[in-house]
Amino acid sequence: MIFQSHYAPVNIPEITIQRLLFSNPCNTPLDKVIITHGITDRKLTFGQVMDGVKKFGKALRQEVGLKPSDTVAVFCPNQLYYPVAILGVLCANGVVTTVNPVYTVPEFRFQLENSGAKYIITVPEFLEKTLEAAKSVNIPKENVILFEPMSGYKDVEAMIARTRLTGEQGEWDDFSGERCREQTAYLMYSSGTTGKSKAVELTHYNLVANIHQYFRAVTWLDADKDVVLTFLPYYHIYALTYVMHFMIGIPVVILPGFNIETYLGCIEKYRASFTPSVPPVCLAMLKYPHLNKYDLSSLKRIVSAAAPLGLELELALKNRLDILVVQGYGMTEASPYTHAVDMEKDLPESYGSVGRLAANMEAKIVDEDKKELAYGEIGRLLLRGPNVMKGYYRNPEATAEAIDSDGFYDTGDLAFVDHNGYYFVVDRVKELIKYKGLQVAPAEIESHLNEHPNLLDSCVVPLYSADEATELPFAFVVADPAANPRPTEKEIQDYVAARVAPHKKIRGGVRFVSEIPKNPSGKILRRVLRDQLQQSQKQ
Ligand code: 4UW
Repeated sequence: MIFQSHYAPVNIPEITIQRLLFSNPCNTPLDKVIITHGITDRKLTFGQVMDGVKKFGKALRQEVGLKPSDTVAVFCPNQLYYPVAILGVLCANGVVTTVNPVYTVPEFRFQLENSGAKYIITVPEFLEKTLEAAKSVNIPKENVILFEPMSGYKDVEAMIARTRLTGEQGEWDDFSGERCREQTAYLMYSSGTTGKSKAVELTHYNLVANIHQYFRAVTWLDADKDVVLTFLPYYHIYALTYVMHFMIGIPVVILPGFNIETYLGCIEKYRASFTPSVPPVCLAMLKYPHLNKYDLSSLKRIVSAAAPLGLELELALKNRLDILVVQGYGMTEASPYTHAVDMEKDLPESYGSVGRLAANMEAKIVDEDKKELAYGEIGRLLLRGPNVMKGYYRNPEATAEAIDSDGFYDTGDLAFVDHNGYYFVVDRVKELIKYKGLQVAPAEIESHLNEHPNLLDSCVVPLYSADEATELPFAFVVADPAANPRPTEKEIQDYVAARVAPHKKIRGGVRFVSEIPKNPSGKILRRVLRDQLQQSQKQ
């Protein structure tokens, strides 16, 4: 059967993301502080954001010659002006691709090349890496813009400061109707159910839809009282959309990374009431011995998403802090919100659940033969809705594999739904590994391992660490019997670590095997090795 959302459908306007912001849907006063940088305490008001977005968009066209549909890569940790810059790109009719700031040069280069980026916005500390990657794909130095002033470069704030708005039509780009469903706003990277990282095309309509769907569910959020604190990186869809969700009215305090003292200190300092989080941070909070040192009385709600939280941890943190701790669920390909537990009040029936299906969405749970299952039966979760991506960029095969002819996207997660409409995600059957909520594509790590001169084959699977409440990449490898000396576990871990961003390191360990099990057509039987690893963990 097809499961419907229990929320009343919401009307989704065919407007651009920038139009949504400028229409001021929450009637936010222009002088209200809407973004604060938790470390520097610098702030932007709603009026400054709107003004800055328009001006930066205009400056991009006038000063650097950005053309419609040009892609701009943003490569840095969270900055005060990050959201202003990305919305400015949209105002110039450009496309944004956000890059993980800890990427190595080859990883960055891959994304630049794959997305066809023509411009890069970064910070002076990352300039060396940026110029190296830019050069390799022929992006000239003049197309690199910084968030801070530096001689020889344009910077976002200065570009905004010297741009004048005249109020004439066309000063910032806008369109409506069908084109909003077609035009890509963001190219976000995800490995989907299989293979390496791919660019997910999210349109203006996808994002505008997801914001409306989210606000249909989150009726308790009070623009006058709530303050949101997040350490989540903007480059990942979780924070990117949250910024979009909240910046239209709810004040957000951003941090450039996670540090328990800074995080707790900011809850106290800014009287944060709501903090979107991930399981390892929930665990870190629970275990932190000096929690009582901080005044956390403003904190009312934590949502954990991006990886499974676990019922025990959910309840333990809830009881420790005496607040609501619930889960949200979604994926890059769905812009990302598809499920969340309503946080209006404590709902014991929702414990352990990722929540109810978003408004305007439909779900199917299917078995291996694609037969539709009923309430309570575990199967693969498929989702359809206005927030589901247009497809993988320039990759029709991967798109056809992910979205069926009826428009259902295969999440690659195993789930069941109960009669109250609560979904429970019980396993992940797609290849993806989640290290602290961040994606690690096994295929990418395997391609490095398979290039190792003394290895013949490999398979990378997740190893769950209860100590850190996260999965860790773990490698099964076949060593070349002729190799002398034989490679060691440490040498292999170092080999991969030297080639990938830190979250992709094989932290779980390495096991030498004589062969990697495969089916007759040569496809790796990951499940066999994953089960084997789980068994040995239990012993
Ligand atoms: N339980 C179990 C969960 C859960 C989960 C995600 O990197 P991506 O593509 O995307 C994300 C999105 C996070 C997110 C979605 C919706 C939302 O409202 C929100 O804020 C509350 C955040 O992480 O990874 C997608 C994959 O991550 C796993 C699952 O396998 C999914 O397909 N995942 N949330 N609560 N697994």
